[in-house]
Amino acid sequence: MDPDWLPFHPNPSTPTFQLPPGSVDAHCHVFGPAAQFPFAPERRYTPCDASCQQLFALRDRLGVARNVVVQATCHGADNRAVVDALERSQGRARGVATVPRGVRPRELAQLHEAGVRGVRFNFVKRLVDFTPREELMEIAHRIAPLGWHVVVYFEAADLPELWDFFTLLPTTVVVDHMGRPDVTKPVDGPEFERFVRLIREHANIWTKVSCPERLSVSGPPAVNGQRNAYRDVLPFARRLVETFPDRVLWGTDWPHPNLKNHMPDDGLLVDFVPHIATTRELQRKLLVDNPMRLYWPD
Ligand code: 0GY
Repeated sequence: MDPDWLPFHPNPSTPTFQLPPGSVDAHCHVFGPAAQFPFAPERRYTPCDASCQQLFALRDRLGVARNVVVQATCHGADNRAVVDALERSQGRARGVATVPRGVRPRELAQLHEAGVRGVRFNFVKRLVDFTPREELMEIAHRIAPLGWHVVVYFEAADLPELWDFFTLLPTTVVVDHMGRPDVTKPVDGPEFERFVRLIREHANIWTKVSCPERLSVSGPPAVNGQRNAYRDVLPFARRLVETFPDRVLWGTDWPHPNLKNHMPDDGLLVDFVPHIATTRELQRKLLVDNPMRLYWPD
């Protein structure tokens, strides 16, 4: 693994907040194990191993019922680690894959059979090389008939340039991590307003109110045990949950790739939830109804 890699928290606390029954962690990853599922040659980072057994142990510790395992860029378009996790989950995980333009119908059918329900397009320049938009659009049209959706990951500053592409996608579109807002800017300022407008004007666009640990500048609590982490991210997440209660998802982002200054206690991430979804109804939509509609519709 990279010399500055921060491994996931070895012993996350038990959350104080009890998740509603049937809650879904709709954004997490598996890494390797590299001996079994080698990382892609074109990867931009080499993580620690983070197996599906470790993911399922975390799921049980946090009180989560189901996972959505999202293909990470360190595995390129080789989805074997995700598929293995789905197959071992006993129906309690669905997946989001990365596929090349030339993917065969048979491969898509096999991914579907394993539990894949979406593809991810990554536009974060530190993570991937540029892929021409027409290639991505072709993939989107290939997966649309399967009822899959597209997950997009990008930096807030790049939204204007990506707007037309996103709004032409023929599927449901799920934006990772609230479009990565700069949380030092106002929640009603032009940058976040643009992101809110994207969702308001396009009924097929959803977002994950995930990654406070990645977006926060104020950071985790200074005093150990104080359960009020990542306060600066709160207004952004709460605004999205309250404005679009039927189009938001939540996830841990375990094992938290590429964090450089701290590794979150996953129990604290669960305790963040009642601060962004402040009623039982909002919590049920965010954690159960919405992810079930997208990933387990039947
Ligand atoms: C995340 C965030 C990151 C990495 C990836 O696929 C990935 O490599 O998504 C990141 O570095 O910001 O969603 O896990």
